[in-house]
Amino acid sequence: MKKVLFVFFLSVLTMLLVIMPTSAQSEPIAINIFSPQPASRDLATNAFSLSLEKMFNVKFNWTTTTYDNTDASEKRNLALASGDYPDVFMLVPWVDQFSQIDLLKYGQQGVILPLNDLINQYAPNVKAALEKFPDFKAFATTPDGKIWGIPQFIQCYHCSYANKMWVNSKWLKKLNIATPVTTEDFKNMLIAFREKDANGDGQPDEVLGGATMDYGTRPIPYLMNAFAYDDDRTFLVLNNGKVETVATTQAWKDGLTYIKSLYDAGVLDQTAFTNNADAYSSEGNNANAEMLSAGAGMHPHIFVNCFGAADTTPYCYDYDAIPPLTGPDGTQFASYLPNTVPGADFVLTNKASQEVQIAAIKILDYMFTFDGHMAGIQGIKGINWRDPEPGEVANNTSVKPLYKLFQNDPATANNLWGELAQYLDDVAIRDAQVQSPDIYTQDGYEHRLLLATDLYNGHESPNLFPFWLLWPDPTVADEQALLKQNINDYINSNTLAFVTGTKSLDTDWDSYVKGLDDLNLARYLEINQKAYDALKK
Ligand SMILES: [Ca+2]
Repeated sequence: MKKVLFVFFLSVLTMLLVIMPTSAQSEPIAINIFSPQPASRDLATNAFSLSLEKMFNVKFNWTTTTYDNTDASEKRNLALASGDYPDVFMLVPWVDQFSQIDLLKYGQQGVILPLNDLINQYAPNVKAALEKFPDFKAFATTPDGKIWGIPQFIQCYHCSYANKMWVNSKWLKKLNIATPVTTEDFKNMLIAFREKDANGDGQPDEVLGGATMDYGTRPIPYLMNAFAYDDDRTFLVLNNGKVETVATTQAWKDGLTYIKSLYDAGVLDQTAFTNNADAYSSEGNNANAEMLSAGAGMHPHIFVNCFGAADTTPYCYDYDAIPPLTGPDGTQFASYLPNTVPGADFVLTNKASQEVQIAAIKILDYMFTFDGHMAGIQGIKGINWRDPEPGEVANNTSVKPLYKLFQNDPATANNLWGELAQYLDDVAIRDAQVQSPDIYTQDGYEHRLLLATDLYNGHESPNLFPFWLLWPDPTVADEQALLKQNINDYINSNTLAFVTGTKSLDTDWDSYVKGLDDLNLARYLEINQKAYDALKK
């Protein structure tokens, strides 16, 4: 057996020697690569690009787009449709990454290449990550075992529990109110802040704020989670393995009744249902009087400035996260959503020669190492980051610190690829960042978020529907997308109507439930059930 293995390894080695360029003098391998490029960077002269070219003896020929996701996606699709596409796509999840359907489609057409063998032979660090993280493997692998592309695997702990509630602790102290635990405590606190003029401007203007974006800014999921599990995305849950909607349950109706009572008391700001990012931030940073009794969000910088001189961040340190509220029957959930976006950011096409395929997968593999991760995402050691100094502590105080980031300097933005290189951003590396133990400083901000998230960790529902792990069936994907959009729009608009009183929970509930049937909820559940059952096989 040993001998067989030895011969096997030897033959692989021989093969490698044949394939690989053997000396540094050989001509660089030209790689045609397609990527989005922000205004702050020039990928052709970028320090990380140049270091990769040197390290792997390659020369990149860049095709770039902006970060505008409509333009970037159009340019990518046009390239693929015209047949004039590059060897490699390296994309950014929120700009123009390949969707799961794209991968299945272009894979079937032979336009993109399966990466399984290349990873096995040339990418030990990618392989190790796929083995270490089952979720990463599920994201990257189709149900029939093909890896058509690699997504960015991001384990941002504080982002995974985005729907947090940040309460004005300064006012709690000022009015001698205990940190709220139950839904009734929370309501009483909001009313007390308003009635006792917590901000001292003579106006009943203290409100719970929010906005309409992702990043936990919608206040309803946090509040609803004391009654029924609201994932802030699908409204789907599992009931003994059966996919159901939560939005027609009595618990959901009870949650709406509670949220409506906050709205009716004037303590849940109407603008929370319409604010964009700028409007929410203006409200939170209002110079004349502090407005927010509490703010919904992944982190407080969304609604109060936390980065800058003390006079530009007057409210940042007034807000502390409170745990998920406990509802009347003891329900205490927290929305959970991983950060990895299903699809792929690294894709090889059939234009890539074998030597380009190997060079490209090795470059990807380098980004899965600590050195490659730091150089790609953070930049040059000594300029953008440094080693820890004695006595410094990590964000997770129980692990050894590995790096200290310097404040972002726009002048050094072209030292790094940033999010374009963010392939393995796991908990271990995020935990190892040097942080100040004083959470009420800029240097302790990440640590503040970690401690806040500890209050939410583990409160996700055991019945949550892990929709992010499912691979769509291409034959029903369009139907599924349309059903999802119609059903989610309907639930969201009716939620708002019930909370603001344009519909009555007493007289309009039954017709609301029937309306979901009319939108063919049953078919939507059936499609999701099938995808979920395929995952379990
Ligand atoms: Ca006031």
